[in-house]
Amino acid sequence: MANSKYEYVKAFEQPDILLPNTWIVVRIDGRGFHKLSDRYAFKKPNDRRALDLMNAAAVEVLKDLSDLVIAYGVSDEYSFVFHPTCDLFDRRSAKLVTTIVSTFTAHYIYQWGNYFQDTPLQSPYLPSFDGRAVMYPTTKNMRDYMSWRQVDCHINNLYNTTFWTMVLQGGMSNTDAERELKGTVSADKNEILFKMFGINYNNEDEMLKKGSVVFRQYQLEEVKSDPKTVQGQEEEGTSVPEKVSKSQQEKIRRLRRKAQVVVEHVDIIKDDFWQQRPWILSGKPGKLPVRA
Ligand code: DGT
Ligand code: MG
Ligand code: MG
Repeated sequence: MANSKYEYVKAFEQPDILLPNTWIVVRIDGRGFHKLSDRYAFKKPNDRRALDLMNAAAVEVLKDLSDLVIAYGVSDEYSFVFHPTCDLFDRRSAKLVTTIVSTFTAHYIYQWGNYFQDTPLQSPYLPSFDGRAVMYPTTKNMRDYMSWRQVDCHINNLYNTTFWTMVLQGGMSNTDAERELKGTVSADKNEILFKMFGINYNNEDEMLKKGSVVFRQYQLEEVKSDPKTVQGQEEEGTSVPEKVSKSQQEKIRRLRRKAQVVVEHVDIIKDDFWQQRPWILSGKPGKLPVRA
């Protein structure tokens, strides 16, 4: 590019490179979805179409960005996780966040009609998402982050399920239901659901209770009996990030693209999930499932 007298403006650009060797979580969240869900008459408290659409968009993001190892979604939010060895966009925060937000939004809008067949999108009431990147220095921190989101999903869903059952089935006003639920713990809500409405919360849809976990599927590994041996964690404390050559990175990307991206509604708080799927924490592709 030719030099010009204007080029000095480049000096105003600030570097925003995320720390090496850290987990990067990009969380996106629907903007004003309280209003949006009213406008498009989402079912309360959960609209399967809306959640399926979120999941479909997240799957496309994982397919597009092979550096992502896992994503977790609940309500109008999704957390996308890059492995500590990820070198995409030289780990520039804005590039990572904006790419995820815009790719997700594009697919969300593109696929809207597949899920909301009778409710077309209308300008200016169009879905949009914000996003941020957070770094987690240890695998424990990253897993605690994921656990935090899944616990949040459980707490909110139990509350919302109880609240909306009291209103929609019990004929209570919103204010009365809110007052009734004030100060209750999980056991109280379970009891209200069961005693008053015959609903066993345990039998509710797994997607609603656990949220959605998106990842690449390889052959599951046996769970080891020693809980301390979750793969990937033993590498903790390595001070120098493992340098992966460009050609090696390309090979890993190709292998990742061969794997199927799946959505499951499972517990990610306990060790089992991570032990059975060591490729998520190790960042190294597993064995492809043998197809029938
Ligand atoms: P924000 O994120 O600050 O721009 O504001 P909101 O309105 O997006 O609030 P947020 O993200 O804290 O909460 C998500 C809202 O989306 C919440 O009001 C409920 C609504 N929502 C999400 N999924 C569903 C659904 O499946 N059904 C219904 N009825 N509402 C939903
Ligand atoms: Mg929101
Ligand atoms: Mg939200």
